[in-house]
Amino acid sequence: MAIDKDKLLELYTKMLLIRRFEERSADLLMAGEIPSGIHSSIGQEAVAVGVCANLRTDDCVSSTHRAHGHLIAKGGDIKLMMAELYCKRTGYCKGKGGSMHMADYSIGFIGACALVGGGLPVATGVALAAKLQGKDQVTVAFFGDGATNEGTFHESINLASIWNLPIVYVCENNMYAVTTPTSYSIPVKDVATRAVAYGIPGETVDGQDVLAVSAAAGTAVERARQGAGPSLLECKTYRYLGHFVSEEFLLGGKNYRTDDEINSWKARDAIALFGTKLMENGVLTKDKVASIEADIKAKVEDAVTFARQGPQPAPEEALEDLFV
Ligand SMILES: Cc1ncc(C[n+]2csc(CCOP(=O)(O)OP(=O)(O)O)c2C)c(N)n1
Ligand SMILES: [Mg+2]
Repeated sequence: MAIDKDKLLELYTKMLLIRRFEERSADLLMAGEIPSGIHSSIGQEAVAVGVCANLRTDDCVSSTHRAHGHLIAKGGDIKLMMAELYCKRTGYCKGKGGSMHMADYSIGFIGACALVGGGLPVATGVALAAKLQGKDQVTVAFFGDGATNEGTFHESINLASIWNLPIVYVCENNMYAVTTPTSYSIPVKDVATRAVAYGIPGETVDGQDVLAVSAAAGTAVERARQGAGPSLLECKTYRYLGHFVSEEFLLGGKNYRTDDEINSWKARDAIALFGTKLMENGVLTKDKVASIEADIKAKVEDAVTFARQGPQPAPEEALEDLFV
């Protein structure tokens, strides 16, 4: 493996942190403690981590309704995240945004977005600003397969192409938009094919292979940074849970997906695959995994304690932090 050992361990640890944060928050939601709705990214961790591994702190990322993994991968503070899920004043949006509206400009996380496809034009504008200001900053827009059927996807990429903007469009193709399979809603096999219409490179990678994601994203990020323009990267992946966390509970869950399909993706779990590879290469040992797990567990529990102890926002604060 060409990447150095510390970096490999960082990739592994970040994926595991996302997994454990998502699991814990899903449990707390189902227990009735977390009032914010949650779209879990369990199963998709390698995409967020593989892409963000190529970014500097001042590079920017826009996200979606399924944002927790992206924010953690970009260096977000899980205490502020958990407090926001609890709708506490100590959270990222002072308890007024919940899961789908977190942002952290200090690390270039320009925001999650509840509107499908809503992040793409914002990210494109940020990339335009960087270009006009002569910065060598790169922007990444994350979005789902469903978003590629929105006008904003096509308009954003068209503009980015004609203006040669420093941006990478990353499609997390998890095969479904809520219950609609891509085979029904998208007339081409690979979303990356859509890049052809805008004269930019389009590549499809295995989103369960963090090194493959990282390598492809690295090429696209470097291209953007050198002034060679935008790219479209499609990562094929899968969400293990329902569209939103309580889906199984509310809808009986798997009615639109078969057990065979879910199990075949779980058999290629990104964290397990990467862990095995690192063990075979002597980078990881069972003891090391146990100590990483213990460290992550402590961090996540600290975040829960921080969230539980925080005050709720006062009703009069509802009108603060508004533009008008
Ligand atoms: C503009 C808009 N239309 C519809 C919705 C309702 N909605 C929320 S998530 C979603 C599906 C998104 O699918 P995809 O882009 O593939 O992302 P995924 O949930 O799979 O991560 C829809 C239709 C919305 N939030 N915004
Ligand atoms: Mg999807």
